[in-house]
Amino acid sequence: MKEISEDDIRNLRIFGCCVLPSFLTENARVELLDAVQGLGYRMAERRPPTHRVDQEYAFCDQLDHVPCIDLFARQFQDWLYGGLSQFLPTEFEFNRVIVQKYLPMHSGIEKHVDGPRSRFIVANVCLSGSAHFVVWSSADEPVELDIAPGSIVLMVANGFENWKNTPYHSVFDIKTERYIIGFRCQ
Ligand SMILES: O=C(O)CCC(=O)C(=O)O
Repeated sequence: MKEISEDDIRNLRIFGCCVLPSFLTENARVELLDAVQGLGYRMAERRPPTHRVDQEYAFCDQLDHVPCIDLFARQFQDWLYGGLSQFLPTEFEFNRVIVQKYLPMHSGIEKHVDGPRSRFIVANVCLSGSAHFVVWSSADEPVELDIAPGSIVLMVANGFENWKNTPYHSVFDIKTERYIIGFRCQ
């Protein structure tokens, strides 16, 4: 795995967000995708009290029995800690892993910001599909990010230096079946 770059760190500190394009090898992406396609999903609550935004996607958070996700989580966590040790505590751990599945009929998630329960950093690994993913910078300018399968989006969360930079974001206009694995520390 290549190292996190100075530019990525700068983007995290200034905009609260960065994209690691083509992070996964094709073999790793396909292995993870195969694993998540076999899982059972249920629909997320449309307007949960914690979000107050509309959302429409399916999810699975019962992943204890999926060894390749577990292995990836541990390797990725070590990699991230290696590059961001000055911003993360030693006990930093991805203890909440959830797969989100978006079908073209789903609306996605309206503009929202992750709450204080998410600590330090959130990593969303895109395994497949195509959609619009937009973040709002501190100037409230929407910026569209290109999140191709195999890419990872990092967003700062509560406890990461200037965490007020945690960006608002939205995913919509799902074109093809999209899977992401979200890693959080809670
Ligand atoms: O699907 C994505 O890329 C983002 C998911 C998201 O915004 C969330 O779960 O809060």
